[in-house]
Amino acid sequence: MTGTRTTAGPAAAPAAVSGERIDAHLARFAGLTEPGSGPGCTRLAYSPLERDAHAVFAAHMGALGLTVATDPAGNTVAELPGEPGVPAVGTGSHLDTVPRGGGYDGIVGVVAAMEVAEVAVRLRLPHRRPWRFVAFAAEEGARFGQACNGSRMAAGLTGAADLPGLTDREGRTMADAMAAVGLRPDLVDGARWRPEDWFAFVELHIEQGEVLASEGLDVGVVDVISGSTRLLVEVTGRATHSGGTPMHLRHDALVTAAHCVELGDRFARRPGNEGLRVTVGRLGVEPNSITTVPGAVEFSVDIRDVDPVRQRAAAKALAHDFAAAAGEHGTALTTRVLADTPPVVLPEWVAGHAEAACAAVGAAYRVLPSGASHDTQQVNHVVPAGMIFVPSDGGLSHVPEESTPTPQIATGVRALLETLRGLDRAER
Ligand code: HGY
Ligand code: MN
Ligand code: MN
Repeated sequence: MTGTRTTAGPAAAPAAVSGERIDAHLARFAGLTEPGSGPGCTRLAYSPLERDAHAVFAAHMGALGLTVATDPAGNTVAELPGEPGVPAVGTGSHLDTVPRGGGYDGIVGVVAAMEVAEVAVRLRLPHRRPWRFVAFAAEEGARFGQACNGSRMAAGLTGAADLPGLTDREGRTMADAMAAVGLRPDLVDGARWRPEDWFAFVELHIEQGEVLASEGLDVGVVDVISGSTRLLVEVTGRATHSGGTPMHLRHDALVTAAHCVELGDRFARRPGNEGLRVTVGRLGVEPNSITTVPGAVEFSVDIRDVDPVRQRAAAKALAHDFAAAAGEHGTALTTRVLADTPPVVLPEWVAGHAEAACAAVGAAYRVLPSGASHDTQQVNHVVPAGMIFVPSDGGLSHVPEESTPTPQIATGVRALLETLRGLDRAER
């Protein structure tokens, strides 16, 4: 840590949040991307680069004098000690990204944790609870299909026995990927957080939508986090010559897949399905040749909703409609559930502290649902949790253009700091 520790009173705390330090941290993480991976940031779940990012986080927290440890799941936790036996408050997010993603999704929440810790240390902020700062591992589902893996292991929702069944597109299991970066997949069951050790947890994250930006607001306080059901669909037809095969003799796997993509989009747009989102984000064609009728297609389906019943019903209905489409085209089709997470309604009393903090720092805010999934969704299974959003420019995310102006991040960090201070004093 550079600079001196001041003894400015706690009232000065929000003003001590530094945009310059925030920018420096963001730039440091933005530089950790796969060489040659193209625009944006590519730092995938359980990759060596993700571990490099955790090392940057750990080094900064260690330099502030906090204790730092990485658990077998790859979650890195720094702690500002509190009174013995008093349950902790915490904050944090994730440092992995989607392929060619942005520099803010997850990263802003970890940078916020770093900045809150720095202000707390510099100002010697009085606190009675331990304050824990977390970088979760493997939040993005882009590599293995399942999202929020480190936080799921902390919540006891994913265990060692599940890891061999999670594989990436190269066929590498999550367990092997974890071991390859020095983690201990065999010991993750011991990484579960104990509810009695925690009082509350609040994550700061970019909105990844444009409600806040369109309404000119500084902060969002999240009440519900959408669920997601992810499907992998495999269509099998018959690869044949595109010139020699008349139309009536074809079993074109891509025609079936294209029909399914349109079915999914139309299903989500049906009246009464407002709030349901269906996306085919990844599609692979074999043999993917100009002059061959596609014999096999594999595609993903991401089904999101704040209504758990409708989310699961949509997955079931689409699997049925896809099979019917294949029947019409003379192809075969299988649908497999890759991951399934229900929506989560966050505890109002934690959100209440975030709303009070926004008022205290003069941040214009509103309560809103989260369309994206988050580690908080999993953490809330063991620790009462909340989320604070900062705006996303143009609502863009999971793309290189993802951006949030630093002054808006700093306002969110001030609200986060005051939320933690309120939770530190609170007894429910
Ligand atoms: O996919 C999501 O909702 C999150 O960004 N991992
Ligand atoms: Mn995220
Ligand atoms: Mn994401």
